[in-house]
Amino acid sequence: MATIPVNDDNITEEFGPHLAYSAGARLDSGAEVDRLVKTHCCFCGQQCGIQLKVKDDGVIGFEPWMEFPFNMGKLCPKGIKRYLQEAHPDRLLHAYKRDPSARAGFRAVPYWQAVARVAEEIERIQKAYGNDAFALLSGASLTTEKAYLMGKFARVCLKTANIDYNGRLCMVSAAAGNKKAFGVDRAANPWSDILKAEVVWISGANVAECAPITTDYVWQSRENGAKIIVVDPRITPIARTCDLFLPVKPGRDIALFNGILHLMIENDWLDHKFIEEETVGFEAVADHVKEWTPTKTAQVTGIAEPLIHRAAEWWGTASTSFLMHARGLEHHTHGVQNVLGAINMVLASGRIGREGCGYATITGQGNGQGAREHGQKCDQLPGARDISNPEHRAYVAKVWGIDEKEMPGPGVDAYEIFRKVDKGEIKGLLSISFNPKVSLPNNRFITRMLEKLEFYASIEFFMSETARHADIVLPGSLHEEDEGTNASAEGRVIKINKAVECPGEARQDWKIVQDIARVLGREKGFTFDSPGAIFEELRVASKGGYSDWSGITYEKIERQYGVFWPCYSEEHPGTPRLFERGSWNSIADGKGRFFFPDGKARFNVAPYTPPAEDVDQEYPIILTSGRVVSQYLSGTQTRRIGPLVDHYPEPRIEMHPRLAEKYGVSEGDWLTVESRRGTCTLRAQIVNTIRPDTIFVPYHWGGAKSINQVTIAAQDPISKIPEYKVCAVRIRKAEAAPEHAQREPQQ
Ligand SMILES: Nc1nc2c(c(=O)[nH]1)N[C@H]1C(S)=C(S)[C@@H](COP(=O)(O)OP(=O)(O)OC[C@H]3O[C@@H](n4cnc5c(=O)[nH]c(N)nc54)[C@H](O)[C@@H]3O)O[C@H]1N2
Ligand SMILES: Nc1nc2c(c(=O)[nH]1)N[C@H]1C(S)=C(S)[C@@H](COP(=O)(O)OP(=O)(O)OC[C@H]3O[C@@H](n4cnc5c(=O)[nH]c(N)nc54)[C@H](O)[C@@H]3O)O[C@H]1N2
Ligand code: SF4
Ligand SMILES: [Mo]
Repeated sequence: MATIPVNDDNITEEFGPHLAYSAGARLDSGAEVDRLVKTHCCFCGQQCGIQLKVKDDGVIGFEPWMEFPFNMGKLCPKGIKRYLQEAHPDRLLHAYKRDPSARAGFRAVPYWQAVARVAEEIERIQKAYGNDAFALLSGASLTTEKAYLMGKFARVCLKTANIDYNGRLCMVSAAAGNKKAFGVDRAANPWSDILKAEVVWISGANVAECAPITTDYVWQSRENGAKIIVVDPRITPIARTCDLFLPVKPGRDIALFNGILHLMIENDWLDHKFIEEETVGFEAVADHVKEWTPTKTAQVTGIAEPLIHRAAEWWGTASTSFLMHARGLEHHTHGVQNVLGAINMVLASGRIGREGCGYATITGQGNGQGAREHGQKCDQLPGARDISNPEHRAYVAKVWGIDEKEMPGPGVDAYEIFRKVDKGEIKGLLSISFNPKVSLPNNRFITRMLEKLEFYASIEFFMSETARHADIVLPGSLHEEDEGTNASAEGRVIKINKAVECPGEARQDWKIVQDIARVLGREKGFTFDSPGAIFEELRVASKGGYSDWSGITYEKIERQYGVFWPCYSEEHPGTPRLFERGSWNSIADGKGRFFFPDGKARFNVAPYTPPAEDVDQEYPIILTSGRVVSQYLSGTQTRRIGPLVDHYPEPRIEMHPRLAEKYGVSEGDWLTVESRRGTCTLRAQIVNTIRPDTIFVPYHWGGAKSINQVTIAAQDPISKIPEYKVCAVRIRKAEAAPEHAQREPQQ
């Protein structure tokens, strides 16, 4: 039970972040290595192939893996430097117990003692308040095996409805939109189709910084003659090389898509045969977009009318095309509607499911794809099954060897879990691979809730900002210390291979979860002896589901350089192009190309609604947030890698010179951003590459540098994704440098 509140002013420096390069990491000095391990990068959803150099059970460097077809040896700065985390001095080598009398606020305790404490608290809380009073938060940096195990652990071992995961902050708007339109949620095409497209449309995706290898595909398509259209409030690096840039006002994309469809209809740039034979719902959408004239579209989106005409003509008259989007489109209270608007434009063109005709959301986290399909979402069971559907429940209960009636129903989303802590309905929490204190919006509320919990345990390899609030921290495994599968942005299931053993008392995450089950005396169903054994059960559990992995084996992944799901049998090669005519689709039973009983795709009316918090006189500036190339997510890992910190040491506020002039701000001035929820003081960075009505701040830092002190916890009503991409703020020059300026990371 928490005794002394932890806040950002009294947290200890003991656990870092300290930087790796000056603190004894084993650097690659060209030494002979013991072995090279073919695996994938531990960071983003591109899942680049890489070979890790291993010497004396340590990762000391990397070699490119030229044969892996997706990236052919190419890596971004994060992939190149990731090896510096493995021998890091901050690596947790023991279990820790919160102890206010200890200098660091934590005391190392024997592993089994810590596991016993977690089990005791689960029992105590569930007995006193009911099963649902103990919640789980999981993550999409975990392998699919671990994600599957977490979903099963919640429903079978703890019998709690309340499990959710950090993909809730990331992929869920795209997932919900894709399910509504196509009946399934996956990038529709392999990236090789980008190369054959005449037009590549990129909305709300900072491709060059966040999906760096995709840049190469976009540039190759350009070499082949493609026209590139980018829609973003900022001229991002990919926008600097595009053919048409549409500087959309944050939160207004749906208006643009409706406006483009309006012009496609007006000019008859439509594929009538496709619309007629392979879709339903076009008339209602056509009716809806009548009002979205170019003039109205320009007014709402802030994009000049001639640019809207040009984009519509390029898109409308192309014979092949590829549309991709990422969180710039999805992190909104109308994120699902934005996605549906994009899909309507694709369906009207009929350019999907063919060579060079594609559509994809760019997955963010390493296993953003695989970990969103196999049951750690609050409403989902393995195979992307629905936990409220009686048939789906019966099938999975049988695989798990439990009575279907014992299986809990749907739980609540990750943010709602914290609201339930506030209401006193959730009293205990176990988290793995999630750092909500940094990554959730309005995160001062999250800090208070972490302290309000009667018991909180975290499975981590570094003492993250959130783990500092834990009563028990269990030392989990780094990517290179375990094996298992991930699914990449393309939908390609790949295999992570183990390079080194866990150090000290650290253990593979899946073992820790099973250890808790064992100490609880509920080990039935949690006695897997390897990730491979978990995978075999996952294959069965996913069989017949939307996301069918039953035909995938570790051996096939190695032989084929990955297998695209769905894969229905060991003889089936997998499905690179999802909606290809004639491809076997178990759900539609051969009737059509899309995953509905009639095999047809759905148009969906996507009405425009403004953001939850629009600007006004009091808060006149739009704040949008996101990423920079050298930092990753909540920064637990990349803020410990010296060369990446050197590249971008602290968050800055990007603003246009006109806005800077209005407030008398010069480059490097300390500037306070203030919303109705909180403030954050950071240095100004004056750039020509952003709309003058908008400022941008990256979110990879915790404490006083966290922009999530300012963001809004408004969520999409369907997907429950937070609106990270728009809130209203005001700015003022700070009178003095903030306190955090004195507390730079230690060298
Ligand atoms: N370097 C790096 N790479 C990463 C990550 C990382 O942390 N660092 N994280 C990974 C993860 S989990 C994810 S989800 C992806 C995210 O990848 P992206 O979605 O590409 O990255 P973001 O920076 O979140 O936002 C993308 C763009 O949206 C724009 N934007 C803001 N508001 C709007 C809007 O209303 N409309 C439009 N059209 N655009 C808007 C921003 O200006 C920004 O350029 O990146 C993955 N890759
Ligand atoms: N303002 C703002 N906020 C955002 C966003 C934004 O654009 N703007 N983007 C959102 C998005 S898209 C995302 S995906 C979230 C991400 O937010 P989080 O999921 O909270 O961020 P991570 O840094 O991935 O947190 C994962 C934690 O788990 C640990 N970890 C990583 N891999 C493993 C593993 O294999 N095992 C174990 N045991 N632990 C592991 C890491 O050390 C880290 O502390 O942030 C969201 N927050
Ligand atoms: S693009 Fe993504 S997967 Fe590839 S090296 Fe960079 S962070 Fe790793
Ligand atoms: Mo994400």
